[in-house]
Amino acid sequence: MSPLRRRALETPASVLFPFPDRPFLWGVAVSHYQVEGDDACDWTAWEAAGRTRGGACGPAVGSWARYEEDAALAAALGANAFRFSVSWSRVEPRRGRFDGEALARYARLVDRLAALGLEPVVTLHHYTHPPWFHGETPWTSPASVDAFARFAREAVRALGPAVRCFTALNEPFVLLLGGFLGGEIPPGLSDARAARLALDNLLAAHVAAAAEIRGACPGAAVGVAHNMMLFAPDRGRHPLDRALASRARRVYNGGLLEAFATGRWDLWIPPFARLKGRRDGLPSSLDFVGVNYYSRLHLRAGLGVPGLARFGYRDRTGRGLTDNGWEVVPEGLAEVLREASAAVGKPLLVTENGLADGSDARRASFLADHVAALSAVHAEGVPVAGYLHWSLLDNYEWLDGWGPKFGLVEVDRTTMARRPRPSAEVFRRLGERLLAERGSKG
Ligand code: GCO
Repeated sequence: MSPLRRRALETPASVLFPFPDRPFLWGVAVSHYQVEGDDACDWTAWEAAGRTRGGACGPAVGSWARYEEDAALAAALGANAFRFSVSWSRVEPRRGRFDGEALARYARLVDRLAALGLEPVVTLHHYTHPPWFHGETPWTSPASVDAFARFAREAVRALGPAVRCFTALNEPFVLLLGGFLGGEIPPGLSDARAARLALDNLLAAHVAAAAEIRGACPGAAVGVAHNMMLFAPDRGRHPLDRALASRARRVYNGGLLEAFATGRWDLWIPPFARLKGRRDGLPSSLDFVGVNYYSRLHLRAGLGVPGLARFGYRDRTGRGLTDNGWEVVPEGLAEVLREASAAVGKPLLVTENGLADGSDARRASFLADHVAALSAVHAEGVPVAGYLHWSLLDNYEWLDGWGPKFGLVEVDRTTMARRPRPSAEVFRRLGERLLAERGSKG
């Protein structure tokens, strides 16, 4: 081996994100459980136990057999990026036993995406866990970190260097709040001590997965997909409502960002949880912040209410609420992007943004207004490397099941036929313009 080549291999490839050859990613996002179908995991058990409002996921929208078709649909919409997640339960159905076929299936999807000119954006953990996980290596135990690192190693090795953009964890803070404090999603705990341990281990798992990614895919960019919201006082001038809104914003938006920026966190989550910890490797394990942004919550102080506040959505912008009752606040996208950039100082990627709109009456203006907010914030110098719309397809919306329709493409769940909604054309045109402005390949 020539000394030059040896040196090239020894020097860790530095991460260039946004990618010089594709400075702007314009695309769509899906997650494994919500589209693939028939994936036995902790969430399936949750459905069977009657813990969801919207019924079972079942065959979902059959993407496990139709990913190639879905990728082609995204390409036809002018996307140059496609975010999907790897199902841990498919890949490691029994602890330590990896399913080569499942890994090969994801590798085939990556090949197909590359052939269609779509940048794969791969999430390693999007809410669900293999059936053995909570019993054998729960997030409250450090064994979870090793388990996740091993899964990450197998997954990134199988996908290979063709993938250069990963989010290790999707919305770890939502998993923490819903799974360890609110008890609404698996593992269904409401336990401050468990939450503290789980946050420690989730963040350690991010660091460990980042090392696996960088080992297998030198130069790949590693991010976290973080759910961010706007918080407003329900009664505009009420001091308690105002204090609550600013506290909610600091904790919900800012807590995780601060942890990634400094390697330290100290969060008080009303009424009783104090989550404090430190992980020195966290800041250097992150190359970009993925922002999932949807809506604004209005908070109203109330004694005797859990968390000391009621919160809800209101139509204060006059744009009407989405099918699942969320307020539409496009300028909020600009606000949370500014907030993420100021907190962490790394490039950003909008990893999710979208709405439930079965009649497709609002999606076109939603898209145009959010893209305008994105362009405005970019013009101010906030480094946003792309926008991924949630979602390509109508899909299974967790506790709400099959009610909300988030797809640019409508899916008939009896035939699994896909049909682009009219707003898909608006998405295509917006993308064409943005990609041309940003000098990015379509
Ligand atoms: C989440 C997820 C997606 C959702 C989407 C719409 O934020 O919960 O990342 O899985 O389906 O956000 O609610």
